Amino acid sequence: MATNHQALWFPPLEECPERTALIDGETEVSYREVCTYSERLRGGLLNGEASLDGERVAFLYPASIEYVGLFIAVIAAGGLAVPLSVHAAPAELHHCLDTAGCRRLILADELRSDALDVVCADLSINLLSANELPHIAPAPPTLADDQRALMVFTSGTTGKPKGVVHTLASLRAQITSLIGAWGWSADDRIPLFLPLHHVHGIVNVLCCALWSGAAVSLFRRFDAQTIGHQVADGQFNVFMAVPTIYVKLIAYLDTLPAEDRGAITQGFRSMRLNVSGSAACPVSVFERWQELTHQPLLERYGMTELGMALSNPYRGERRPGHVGQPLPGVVIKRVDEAGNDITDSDVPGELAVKSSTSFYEYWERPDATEEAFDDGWFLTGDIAVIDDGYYRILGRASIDIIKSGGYKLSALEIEAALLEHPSISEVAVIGVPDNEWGEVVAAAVVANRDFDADAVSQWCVDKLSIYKVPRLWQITDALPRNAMGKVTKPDLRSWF
Ligand code: MLC
Ligand code: AMP
Repeated sequence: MATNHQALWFPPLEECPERTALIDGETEVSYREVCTYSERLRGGLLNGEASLDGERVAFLYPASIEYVGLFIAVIAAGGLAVPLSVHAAPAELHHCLDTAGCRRLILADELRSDALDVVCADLSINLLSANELPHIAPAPPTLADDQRALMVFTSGTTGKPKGVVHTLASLRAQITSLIGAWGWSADDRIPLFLPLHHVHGIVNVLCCALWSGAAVSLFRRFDAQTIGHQVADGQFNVFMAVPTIYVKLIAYLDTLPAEDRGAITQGFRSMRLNVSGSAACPVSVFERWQELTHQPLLERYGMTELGMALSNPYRGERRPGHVGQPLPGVVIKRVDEAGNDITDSDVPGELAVKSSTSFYEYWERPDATEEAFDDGWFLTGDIAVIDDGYYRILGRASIDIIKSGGYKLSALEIEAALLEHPSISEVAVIGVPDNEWGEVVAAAVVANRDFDADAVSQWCVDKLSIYKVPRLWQITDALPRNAMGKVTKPDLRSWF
């Protein structure tokens, strides 16, 4: 019987049941098994109810069948999937769970900790593992396009991370747009080592692959040696990563004897596609990667709120240092500080975007949601020019947003955490350019004699993910300020 593709949530679960969906070490899981497993989880989540009615269900799993099963099941049950970072500090998890108003957190046994018990007790959240959900057969799902489906936390220029809400429609638009633009098919095989609390890993890799009937190899983390070995074995034909990972791979290849290096570069060479994104890919990295693997990296530009917006072509010239053209269905203009349209392609302007892939709201932040748009155009905060039809990102409008290893970090969030330390009275955080990470976090502090950078870094661990903890410190008697008393952060750049 012909199925209505649009009506299905993950069509291949029903359309190609015998194909391999997930590979986790020695274990291979078919689409039928993913379907059966997610149905079981859906029944357990619903526990006899017809729908979760928008309940925010948080889960904390590394890349695994449990993660995939929960992601599919929560949405199919009418809930809002809230995948959390397995690297998050307890205070960050507290913020996300509290903001989302979650009542249950489903997590891997190995991620249980006393600190998390305290967080969940404080918020009256029920902690359980996927296996503890009851076995109850669910009624058929009724999915609505405008249903809120996914909440991902993202840092902004003010305060703590906000919950970005995507509907089923915006999620589906992101997936189908990339499948068309980048030629996904059921023959694809991709490794997944990116974190699964951000759209790069969730949508671009996991959802696009599974929506296409492709096979996804799951890794708990990125490890150049393990990945390199499987690439050399010809396991993959598509590869997606942040620039830092290409830098790490190049560094790893440089350590290998010619024969081993040749096997890995040949593995990349025979792939159909290597994509870079989430941060600017330096031209030197593009060129070195092409030299080594003969792969011209396809660089694209995206954002948690928008999914992918700009992309170099799958077929056609991929221009180093550029992010290509708007993806189908994406309309882009550039505006000046006063919000006026800029038409001269050489004049830098902020990217403003309208797209069916755009998010629905910042969870329970109507003020922030309204501020993010100007007359229906989402203001990205990224400044770009257009060179001969190709967009080139020049940087961000705000110095308070840092990109490190593809993670977007808020300087203000890090400053607020550091100010809680008794030895620090004033602090200013900036991102400092770095060849490997894009930027690293640097902090200038006014501190008393007790200040010890190592001790403060250690103290941060309960409050901040490790990648937010400053790598560079400067102690000063006074921060540079303007006549209004505001710290002049650009002046700090020369300090590091
Ligand atoms: C890890 N470390 C970082 C870091 N990640 N430091 C700064 N910035 C980061 N991003 C720390 C580790 O904790 C460790 O600290 C040290 O650096 C070396 O660790 P490593 O083992 O070399 O790094 P690793 O843990 O492997 O992580 C590197 C990475 C990871 C690149 C794999 O950062 C990563 O997965 N980044 C991808 C983020 C992402 O998916 N962003 C997409 C957002 S969505 P120590 O002290 O122990 O030495 C988006 C939209 C779009 O942006 O367009 O896609
Ligand atoms: P996030 O909020 O984590 O989704 O990060 C989105 C931000 O990442 C964008 O606003 C850009 O600043 C940055 N970004 C993503 N892709 C690129 C790229 N190819 N080049 C430059 N910046 C990028």
